[in-house]
Amino acid sequence: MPPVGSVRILQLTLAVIKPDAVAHPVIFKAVHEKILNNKFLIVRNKELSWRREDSQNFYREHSGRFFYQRLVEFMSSGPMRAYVLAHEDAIQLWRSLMGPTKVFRARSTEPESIRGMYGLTDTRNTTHGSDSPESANREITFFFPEFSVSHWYLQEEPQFRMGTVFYDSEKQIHTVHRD
Ligand code: 3AN
Repeated sequence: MPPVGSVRILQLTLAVIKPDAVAHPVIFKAVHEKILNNKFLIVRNKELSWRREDSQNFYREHSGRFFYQRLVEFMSSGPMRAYVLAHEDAIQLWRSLMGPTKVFRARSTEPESIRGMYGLTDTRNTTHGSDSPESANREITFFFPEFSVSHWYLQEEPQFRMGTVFYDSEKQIHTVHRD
């Protein structure tokens, strides 16, 4: 990949491929390729499974909603793939690629979006993405407690922006070499 060079500051977001899509190899691969084709830099990725308590904790803001129980069950039903992604306006870009939360709306108004193409129901809707810089910080720390967002912005962001970026297809992660 050519140097990203002198573009605006990169932003981090958390993206998750949910259990419905990880369980389906073709969909999993298609979503991963969507990330690469849209020139996101994959800063970290991991496979993980949630216990019920993790799911309850992450979605506690929805605890009064009618869909909460099924959301908690679903998100702890199998493996997920989580990513820390970097891009200019990463939060907004990933959310626009995902499309609307509700699958019926996604299919009718944004059929080419990830949820429009692969979403099964309003709960089993393929992917998650942070909705603000504050939630990105919180959610990245939730999924990647060993990763420091502030350290990344201070130390690594300028290098990713100005250096030469390589994609390691085995680890499915981008690395940077300072020019
Ligand atoms: P988004 O993931 O698009 O930011 P949120 O934060 O409103 O949407 O909802 C979190 C998750 O809760 C959604 N991704 C979806 O899995 C589930 N959810 C939201 N609304 C509904 C609904 N009306 N029926 C069932 N599940 C829902």
